[in-house]
Amino acid sequence: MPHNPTAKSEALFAQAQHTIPGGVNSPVRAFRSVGGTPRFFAKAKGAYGWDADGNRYVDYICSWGPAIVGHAHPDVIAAVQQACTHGLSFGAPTAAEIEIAEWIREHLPSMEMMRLTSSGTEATMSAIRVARGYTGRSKIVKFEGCYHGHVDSLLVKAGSGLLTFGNPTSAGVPESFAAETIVLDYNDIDAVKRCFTEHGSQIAGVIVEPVAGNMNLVKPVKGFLEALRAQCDAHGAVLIFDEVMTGFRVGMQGVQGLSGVRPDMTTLGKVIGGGMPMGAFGGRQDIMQCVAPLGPVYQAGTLSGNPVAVAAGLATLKIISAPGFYDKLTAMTAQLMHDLQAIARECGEHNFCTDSVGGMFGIYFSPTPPVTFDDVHRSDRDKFNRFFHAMLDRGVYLAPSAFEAGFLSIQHDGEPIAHTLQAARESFQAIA
Ligand code: KE4
Repeated sequence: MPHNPTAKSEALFAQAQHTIPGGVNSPVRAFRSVGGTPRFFAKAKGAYGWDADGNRYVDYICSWGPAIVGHAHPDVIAAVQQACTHGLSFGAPTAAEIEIAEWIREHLPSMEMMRLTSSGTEATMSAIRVARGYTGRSKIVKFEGCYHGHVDSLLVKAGSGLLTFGNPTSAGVPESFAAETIVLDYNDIDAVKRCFTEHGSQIAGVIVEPVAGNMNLVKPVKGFLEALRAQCDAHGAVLIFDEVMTGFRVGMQGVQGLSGVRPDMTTLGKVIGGGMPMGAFGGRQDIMQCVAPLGPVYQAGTLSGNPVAVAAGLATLKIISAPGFYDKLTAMTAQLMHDLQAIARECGEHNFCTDSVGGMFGIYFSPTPPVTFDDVHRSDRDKFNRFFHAMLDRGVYLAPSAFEAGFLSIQHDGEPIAHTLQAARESFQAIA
């Protein structure tokens, strides 16, 4: 009987289908975009993950961003264990929630006040409600290809016709919800100006991934974020930077620090929870005064600010605060991208390029990095899928979709990256 290296994952996947839709608790994990059997993880440590069959992978998912200090970091584990001994959840305020809020405000000064949630989706859902409550307006602008969690009014794609009013991307989202969302092309400054000229007085807010990571990595073109800032100022709309992915991933001050563009509100998640359920939304004090119990915009959560999640977050934030952490993470990521591109060329693969910001990266089977949503869809998805599986078979776990960014931890340095480069050389040769 030949050895099947994924027998346990296959059996678990088959079993999971009976009780969990698609066998997964989040769709991207099902490998629908790349095909094949999703690997059921058993454990992870540092830069590595092991599946149920015992196969080891260099992990470039990093839990979709949170594991920036490496999986199961001893300081994070110790902080979680310590917090657990005092109880898991109280439904009452704790001092640690003040500590993490003050720490976040210190590094993201635009977040003058904030509230913790249990996910990024809760953070963005709450932020747009606050923007609507603060302005008394209903329209929200988002951008094609940006994902802000599974919020009803943000599961919307560009509508047909000039008005760009949205159409739902998900069943169960009423047309009436989608009609309140205007969807524009990412990086299209003229479209932003036209939209505000036409609808400015109705727009409550703009929500944007200031560096997009959910249509693969797409950077803002020069002037794009500045144009959003200017239009929101001119028309009294709230500018929301969705930094759930980029917050403390691209640098200590997020994209707002790198770009110098100050949003009115910011949403966070992932890294601030260190792998435990955590999100946050916040911003200008005058806006956040609208939030209950201070103001009329209701927002709540049984596990918001959960003490164990906050402990994991604080321990993680302490580690990333070390001098030189982001210099090292950024340099390591950029070097890996440079080397992957060089290996591709050496193996005769010229329809391949890479890009990165801080500790997040994009790999593209296209001649140049995408600037628009359409560019992303011009990349060779079939070739990406073959590369994905060639790498997976060689112990490197990339994001299971051509439309996702990848992530490093500080612990990828050394053997993990060396293994990755060797696997890449073999993979490019295998798919040639
Ligand atoms: P969560 O509700 O999944 O914690 O956060 C939603 C969210 C909001 N905003 C941005 C910019 C995000 O990237 C996300 C979630 N990111 C995806 C990765 N593509 C999570 C992975 C998944 O859905 O399983």
